[in-house]
Amino acid sequence: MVGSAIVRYLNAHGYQNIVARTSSELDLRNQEAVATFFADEKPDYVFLAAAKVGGILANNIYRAEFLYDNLIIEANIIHSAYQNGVKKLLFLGSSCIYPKMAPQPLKEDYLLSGFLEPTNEPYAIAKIAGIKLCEAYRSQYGANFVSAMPTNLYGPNDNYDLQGSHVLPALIRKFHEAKVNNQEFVEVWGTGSPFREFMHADDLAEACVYLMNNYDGEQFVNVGTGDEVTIKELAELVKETVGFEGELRWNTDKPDGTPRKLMDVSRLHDMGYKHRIGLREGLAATYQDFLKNEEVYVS
Ligand code: GFB
Repeated sequence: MVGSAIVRYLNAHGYQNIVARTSSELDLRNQEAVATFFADEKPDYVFLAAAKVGGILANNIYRAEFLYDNLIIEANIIHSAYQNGVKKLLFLGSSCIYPKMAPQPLKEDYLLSGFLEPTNEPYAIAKIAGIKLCEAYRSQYGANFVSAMPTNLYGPNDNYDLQGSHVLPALIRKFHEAKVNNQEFVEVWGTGSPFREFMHADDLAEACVYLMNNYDGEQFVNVGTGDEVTIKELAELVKETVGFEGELRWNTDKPDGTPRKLMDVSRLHDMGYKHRIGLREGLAATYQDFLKNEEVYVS
């Protein structure tokens, strides 16, 4: 989702010589394959958006894969970028790097100030390692490697698998299928009380290109909207967007995860970037994209 959004943004804004590979063309977990790719292509600027990602359940079940795959992808790319003289690399982390009970909104300084949320600790540890790799290659080798921490994302090419996905695509699919099949209710996980912040992938892509062009600092930067909703409010909004008229049923056997993770985006705003797409508008567009591509997304 994020990689395709960045490529869309670059293409739409006149950037040329974009080099991209799908995961079936280049397995980023393979050190030799990554080294060969960098030696052959010699990229100048690298957006490191590739990762093993998923929602709360997938993070909690596939703990080894979320740790190993993400660690090795980051290590392979960052090391090859250094060895091949990449001019600048932007590493993408996640808001789950912050301690579960950190004060809100989450300031960049709160990294490593407390215990992590257990359901996604392996993913968070891998993403923290990515930040530290960028900092270490900057400090030891003078590499211009910067990091951005996006909030929860959604948009075209999201994962709609109900066991593996994040909440927003899961709810689009569940409410849509419930409407089409005249179901009486939709099952929603947890209590509905956690707060989440959602950013459209196109806004994230714009922010990434903005940082690539304008930011060279060591300190990583939060990327978000600064707005939050409860999961209950999100579910009501998706229900309205899809036009489902039945009820919500909360399955409290499923985990809530972090109670709140609202990004402090003042650094990003002070640098001159602010998102454009509000949640209601972005959700409506994402539902239209889902309807257009349902066969691909739900196969
Ligand atoms: O989006 P989500 O899976 O991930 O879940 P996190 C957010 C909230 O939505 C949780 C609730 O409180 C879920 O219990 N929820 C309700 C649902 N219904 C559903 C549903 O049908 N599917 C899903 N998936 N959730 C992830 C991390 O955390 O966020 C990753 O695990 C990453 O590491 C990512 O950081 C951004 O926001 O809790």
